Amino acid sequence: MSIYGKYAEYLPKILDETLATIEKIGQDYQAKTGQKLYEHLEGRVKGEQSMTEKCERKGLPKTPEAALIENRDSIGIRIVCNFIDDIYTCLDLLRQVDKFELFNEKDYITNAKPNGYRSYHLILKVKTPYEDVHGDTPGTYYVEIQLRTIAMDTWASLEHEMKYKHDIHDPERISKELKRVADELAACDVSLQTIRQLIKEG
Ligand code: 0O2
Repeated sequence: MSIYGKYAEYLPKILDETLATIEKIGQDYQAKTGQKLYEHLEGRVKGEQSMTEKCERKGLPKTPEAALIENRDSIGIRIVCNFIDDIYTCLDLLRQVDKFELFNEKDYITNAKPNGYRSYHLILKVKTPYEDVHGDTPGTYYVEIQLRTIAMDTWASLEHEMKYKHDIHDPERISKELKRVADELAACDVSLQTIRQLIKEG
């Protein structure tokens, strides 16, 4: 039996519907301003094994309640933007969607993690037509949204690769290099934003 129980079949549908809502926001924005709101979108339903391991790690039972309520990233979406300003524009637009309720947010852009990780994280409560673990129909499901620039995304992919490789010769050196590059990329993101603003002002 799936850790997500009978709710497993709804998760890909909720992911697709949420992605479609964000795509529509992007299209409307582009029609209005002539500019791309984001570079690309990614989405995934957290795999059974990965969610089971996460519940074990956190000392939670392997139940749909733990997987869908205590963990709030069974459905995850990444919005990868060209510029830092676009991330904050996306945030404003997401806050205006009726079926999205903001549950929690973490600004790891203003407050980067000590290892250099940067991203803006949102947990949304999304209204869906499906039954949820409380037995409510229409039900509510958590969706985690990560907003990043392309530079932040490239860095996070590399750092993620390192976490899962256990035979690295000198991990301290790699971590130090990653932190240095994270700060350089952050400075470049700010410079790109500034140049874009100067171009806009003419
Ligand atoms: P995956 O495979 O991406 O889903 P949580 O761990 O979600 O219960 P927490 O600690 O409050 O709770 O989560 P946080 O800090 O908001 O981060 C959750 C997700 O952000 C991670 O999911 C990663 O995707 C990403 N993330 C956070 N910190 C780092 C980091 O230092 N490096 C990288 N590369 N990604 C990070 P998962 O579940 O770890 O993995």
